[in-house]
Formats: sequence, C-alpha cells, structure tokens
Amino acid sequence: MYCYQCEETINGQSCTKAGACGKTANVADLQDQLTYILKGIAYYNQKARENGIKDKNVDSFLMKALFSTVTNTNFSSSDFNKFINEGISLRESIKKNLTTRKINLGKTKDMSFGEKVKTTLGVSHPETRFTIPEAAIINTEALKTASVGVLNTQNEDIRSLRELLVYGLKGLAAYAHHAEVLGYTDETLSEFAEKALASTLDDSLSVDDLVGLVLECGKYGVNVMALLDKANTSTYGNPEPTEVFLGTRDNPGILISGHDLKDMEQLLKRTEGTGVDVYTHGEMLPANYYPAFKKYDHFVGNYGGSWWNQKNEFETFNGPILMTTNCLVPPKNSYINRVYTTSVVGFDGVKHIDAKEDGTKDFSAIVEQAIACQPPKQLEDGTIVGGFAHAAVLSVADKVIEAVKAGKITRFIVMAGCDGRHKERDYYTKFAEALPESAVILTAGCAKYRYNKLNLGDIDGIPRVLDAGQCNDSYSLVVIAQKLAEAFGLEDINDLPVSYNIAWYEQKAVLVLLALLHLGVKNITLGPTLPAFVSPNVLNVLVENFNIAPNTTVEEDLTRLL
Ligand code: FSO
Ligand code: SF4
Repeated sequence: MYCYQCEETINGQSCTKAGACGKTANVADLQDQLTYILKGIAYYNQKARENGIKDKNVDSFLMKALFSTVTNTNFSSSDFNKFINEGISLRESIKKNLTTRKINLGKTKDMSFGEKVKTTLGVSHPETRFTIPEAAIINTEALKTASVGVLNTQNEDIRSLRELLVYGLKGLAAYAHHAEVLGYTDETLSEFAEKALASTLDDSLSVDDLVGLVLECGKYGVNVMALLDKANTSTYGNPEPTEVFLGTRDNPGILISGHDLKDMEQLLKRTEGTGVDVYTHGEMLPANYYPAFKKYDHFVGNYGGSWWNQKNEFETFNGPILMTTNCLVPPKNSYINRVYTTSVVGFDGVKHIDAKEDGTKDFSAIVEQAIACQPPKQLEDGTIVGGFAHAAVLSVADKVIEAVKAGKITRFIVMAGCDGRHKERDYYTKFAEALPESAVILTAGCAKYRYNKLNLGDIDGIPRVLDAGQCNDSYSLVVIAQKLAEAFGLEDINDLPVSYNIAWYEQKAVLVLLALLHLGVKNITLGPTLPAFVSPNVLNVLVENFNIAPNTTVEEDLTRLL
C-alpha cells in the first residue's frame, strides 16, 4: 500500500504498512485498483458521451465508487471486491458498445487491469468479470507490477498533480452523491470527472495542463456544492439559527452521524412514536438547524464532539449508531454490535442497511435494538448555537453591515474545514480564543468543534461563531462573502475584511480548498500541516498564484491574518 491522501498520514509522509486511519494494506490496495478501474471507465465513457451514448448508471457508479475511497468511509474488503467487479463489468460493457458501433477507441493505454493481474498472478478470471483471491490481491509486489498505485507515476510533480486532482474528485463525488440521493444531478459534473480521471492516465499532459485541470476541478467544486445546497434547502428548507441541546433525556436513543440528510429524515420518521430519541454526532449536527427536522419532538440534539471522539462517545451513548457517510473510525469491540453502516460506508463485521429500489431504507433493526438499550450517558449540558447558512446570514445582512461600518466587527475569519485527532489541532482552539472580541468566526465542517463550545459571546446579537453547517456548506460562506462584497461595493472579495484559516483532514476539504481558489480567494492559511501529496514545486505554484501559507503559531498567524 501507499496512501498519503489525508492529513493524518504517517509521519506526514505516507502510510505504507497500514493506515493511521485503520485502513488495512489490503483495502488500500483494493482502493488503488478500484480507482484505476474508474479511470478506465472514465476514459471509455468520455468516448461514449462524445458519441451521444449516455448512461446514468455509469455516472452514478463513478461517484459512488469514488466516494467509497474517501478517508474513513469504507474499510470493507468485500465491498471493494464488489465495486471492482461491478466496475470491470461496466468498463467492458462500455468498451463493447463502442466497438460494436465501430467508434474509435483512440490511443488507449492498457486499461484492462483484470488482464494485467491475470498475467502477473496467473489467476484465472472470465473475460469481463474477475475475482481474484484475496491472498493474491494483498501481494503488494504483484500490485506494484500491475502498476496502478500512486508511486506508479515517477515524476514527483506529475504524481502530485494527478493525486491532487483525484482527491479533489473524491470530494466532488461525495457531494454529487449526496445531491443525487435527493434527486439532484448535473451531467457536467460527471463529464468533468471523466475528463479529469482519464487525464491522469495521459502521459502527454504537462505540469501546466494538470495545474489547469486542478483549478478547473475547483470550478466544479463550486458547482457541486451549489447543487447540494439547492438539494438540501429545497428538500428540507433553509437552515435557521438554532439553539442545539447538548444534554440527554431518559429515553433510549439512536445516534446518527455523517452527512446524509435523507437518512436523517428517514430515521426521524421511522422512530416517531416509538419512544426512541434521536441525537446527532459529528457532522450531522447541522441537521438540527433544518426546519423539516426541528418539528420532531424526539429529535433531542447533539451528542459529543467531532468524528474522532467516537471511540469514547459511541461507548457512553449506549444505543445504536448509524453511520451515513465518511467519518467512521474502526469500531471497538465494546460497541461494534451497536454500529450500523449504510450507503457507501462499510466495515466488515458491521451490520449494513441498503436502500431499496425506491431509495427508502428499513431502519427497523436499529429501532428494535435501541428499545432494548439503556439511555445515553450524559456528557455535557447546555446548548450551542448554529444555523447561519447563507439565507439566515443574508436576512440580517443590514445588521452585519452596520456592525462592520460602526467598527464593532473588524474582521471575519473563515475557520472552516475538518477536525482531526492530532494534539496540534489545539492550535485552532487557541487561535479562536486569542482573536479580538471584534472578530467573528465563519465556520462550516467539523473544524468548529475546536471552538464552538467556548462561549465567545456575540456582537450586537450576532454570535461570534457563525456556523453555516457541514463541510459542504462552506458554499454558504462563499455566498455570504460575495454578497458582502456587493454590499460594500467591492469588486474583489479579497478586499473584504475576511481572512481564511482553514483546517483540512480529508478529500472533501481538498475540494473545498480548490473551490475557494477557483473563486479567486487569496492568502489562505492552511493547516495543521500541508498535504504530503503536494510536491515542493506544486506548492510553489500555489504560493505564487494564491499566496497560500501554512499555519505557524497563534501569535504569528494572528498578526498576519488580522
Ligand atoms: Fe470534517 Fe471531513 Fe465533513 Fe468529516 S470535512 S472530516 S467529520 O469529513 O465530515 O467536516
Ligand atoms: Fe493513511 Fe490517511 Fe490513507 Fe488512511 S487515508 S491510509 S491515514 S493517508
């Protein structure tokens, strides 16, 4: 295995024996194989699309499969074997269709990964489907020979740009999948994903070509977040400023985590009248802000902190836990029998609930288990405030503009992104605490858990931590910035009193960062460490064009950012 796609990669370099996230070498290799197969699908489907052959199933599969490789999403070798088999079938059927119609396949490299493995390992498989014994797959030497991993690209800068692009696409795929679940799709996203994936196989592309594609990925990042915003708000209403209860009640409960609001809706409906309460964890906290969910009396509030705290908090919760998307940490034996996965999430030995044909899910097993469980153990008390997505903030824009003009608000600091388990992320708590009282934090994503319980107060009723929602709601922060620029008559959003101190962890944050760059945001501070997959030369490009800087100390960064 060779994986360096997230911020917690071992020694800030790469995971080569097992993932710091808990991913096994076997699963990492399967993910590499799947990604390679997706590149093949992308290559052929581009040709198909050019010739007017469109298949929604291919678009859907591509997004779902890419999403499954995002950090902390799926740890199951059997799930990846299934994805690989399905991917090869799809690829071969697209290819067959093109050949039947006598469409020129172009100068293809050898993308028939199944064939390569067959010759390398001497294992047999039928022409269009293959299943290779797991023992063969985990043979990393064989995998190296099969040439599908990260290190297969020799040139450091080309490798860096190819991986940066693929990770951005994984983020894009996650958001596109969420939107699709709610019935919102955009063909141009699939079209771009295919072009970009296929480009990573093209040795004729230069560093400049790849930089162009990486930045273009940011454009589609904005588009996909806008699409998801539309999907979420049209389905569940605009998030509203809300006090979220942090305590517990005496009923048994179900904890729901991840980002999938449709799962949230279905769980709330299924638990109504059962005597079972529902609580959010991690990135599901913003579900508390949606009008469509607030109406349920048994939706109690949020339990615990960000994703990595689950090892303690799932234990004390006592009831079942539903993981709807990424942010799963390999479960401890003490609570593994209470964990359920759904959609792209997977962990061998954990119960999985699939959607039926019509998209509905039967959560009865979770409810039945909950009824037999003890109520959650209370961890904290009180409330936190959130729900400041674009509609809510813009509805009080006059008040905000007035506070800025009166000098009561001197700076907005966008502190969006991810949380993580490393001790050095204390930096974000200390940074938030050290901000002057006239500074307002705009946040989205799980990074907020580092400061959303600090009681930083408000400025004329405007809370000093304005939480827009999940990481995808970083889109809201962009809309707010654009509207503020308009209101102040500024042409360049960089002229606003807004600074960016972004925390990243996984690939959705990579996409959000690319989206910000596409919008022309400059001077972003990124931390807590820079991505291992960004080579020194690629970093130079980012510094020269966007003035991206790594975070340093609280004191130094405060001086620079204020
Ligand atoms: Fe955070 Fe990442 Fe979205 Fe997780 S961006 S780390 S908790 O995926 O969910 O905010
Ligand atoms: Fe390592 Fe992160 Fe890859 Fe997991 S996702 S194997 S922690 S780099």
